[in-house]
Amino acid sequence: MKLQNHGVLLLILVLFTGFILFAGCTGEQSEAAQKGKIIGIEPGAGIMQKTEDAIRNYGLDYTLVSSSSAGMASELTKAVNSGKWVVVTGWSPHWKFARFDLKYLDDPKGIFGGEENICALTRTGFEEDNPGAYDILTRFNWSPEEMASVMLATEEGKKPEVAAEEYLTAHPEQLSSWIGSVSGDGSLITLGYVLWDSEIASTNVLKLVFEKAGYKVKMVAVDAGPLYQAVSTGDVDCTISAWLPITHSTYMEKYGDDLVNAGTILTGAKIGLVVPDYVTISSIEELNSVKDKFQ
Ligand code: PBE
Repeated sequence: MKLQNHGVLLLILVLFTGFILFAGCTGEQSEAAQKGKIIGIEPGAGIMQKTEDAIRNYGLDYTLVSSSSAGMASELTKAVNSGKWVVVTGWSPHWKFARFDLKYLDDPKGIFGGEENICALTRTGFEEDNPGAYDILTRFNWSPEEMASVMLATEEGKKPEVAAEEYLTAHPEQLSSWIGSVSGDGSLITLGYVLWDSEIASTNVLKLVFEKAGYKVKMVAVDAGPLYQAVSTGDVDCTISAWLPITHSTYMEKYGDDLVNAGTILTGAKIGLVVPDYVTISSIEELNSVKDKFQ
């Protein structure tokens, strides 16, 4: 009886030890096979498509994790505050460059393009229906630093509409050069945008400019794909959320024929993979060699 008990105990012990060893081994294996992580934003953003292209073209052993613009910013903030390595899908203008010491990783294959423009797109027929508003769109133009200043004010806690109002109060000449001699007839303009920090800032400023010129404005926030579609079908009058020529190239291929480009609102924008300065690599080509640090 006693011996039998010992036998059962021994069997349990052997099985248990085996299980622990097995679990340990598979754990190690999956860790070894684990890929590095790139912190992304909303799946519909152009930068997400370009990052997938980069993963393929550079053969990166990384997974792109989708999130939101705010989620990406909070991951970046957490990592920088604890000195951890992190790689995010980044763009400028963006307040993060004022807040942290960051750098773009070199992109020798040019997957993320070079200098990007932010453009105003309208539905066909918008110029004929609202010539004054169209005129304002063609004149609305500012610098990356000016746009970033509104983004930073918002990030520091101001409501976007307050940050926009304060910007216009501080730049009266710019405001009157945008409005020119336009006197709106009170008609309603539907202004589509995506909830990226840069576009929250610019769209709130443009909304106020239109209102000060005598129009009513409805802001509509949608994802990038549905936004291009809505402008192309005329459900939305216009947007200044278009990043060209590279970032939104797939949307332009799909909807471009049914859109009107009303001009550039900002030159010198950029997208790419962004890391804190203390990350010791400088190029996307080096990412695989330090993959373990980005998990
Ligand atoms: N962004 C900001 C957008 C364009 C504006 C870079 C996140 C995108 O990737 O589509």
